[in-house]
Amino acid sequence: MSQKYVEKVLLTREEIQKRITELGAEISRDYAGQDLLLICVLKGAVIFLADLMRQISVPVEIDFMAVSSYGAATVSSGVVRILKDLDVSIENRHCLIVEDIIDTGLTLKYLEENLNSRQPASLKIVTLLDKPERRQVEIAPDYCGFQIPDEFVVGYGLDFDEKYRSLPDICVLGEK
Ligand code: PRP
Ligand code: 7HP
Repeated sequence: MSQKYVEKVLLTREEIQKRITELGAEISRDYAGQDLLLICVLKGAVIFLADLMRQISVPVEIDFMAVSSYGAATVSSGVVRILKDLDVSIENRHCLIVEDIIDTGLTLKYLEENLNSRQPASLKIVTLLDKPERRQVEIAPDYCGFQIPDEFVVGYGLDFDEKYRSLPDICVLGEK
């Protein structure tokens, strides 16, 4: 039976924080004079949300959605289910979806369509990581921390089978 192990560090905690500071500045400039609702996609994006929101200078509120597409697998099933919906209405509000990673794009494609049907004033996407090589549907983030190669990564909120989320760096998960 194959075993998973942390093979190497892909992005250090310092590199992550530096990029988040830049993203926060860019978002603050783009939303100057507006209030912003950050919609965090549980669970992987919580650490990114916590760091990003403290780098945004316009007034922000936060809300959470939980969707499920992966379970204990490293490949997407393509089936997206809402496990927890937003607590608030987003009608006429400026909204920014906060994701940890875009892989096939199936999760965000579904979320974007679902949220757009609720008539927000605007809806954009920020993702910490993007794996463009893996894309199955057309979706592009408005803000992206890092484009990464097609390797399974864990840490900084990202898991494999609910493990490794608390690693401070983003690491590649290998198999032996
Ligand atoms: C991960 C990640 C994204 C999604 C990306 O979530 O947080 O939401 O997969 O994959 P896709 O682009 O192929 O759809 P996951 O379902 O693993 O849940 P988690 O955040 O709770 O770990
Ligand atoms: C989902 C996901 N979760 C953790 N690590 C990755 O590389 C992933 N891709 N898609």
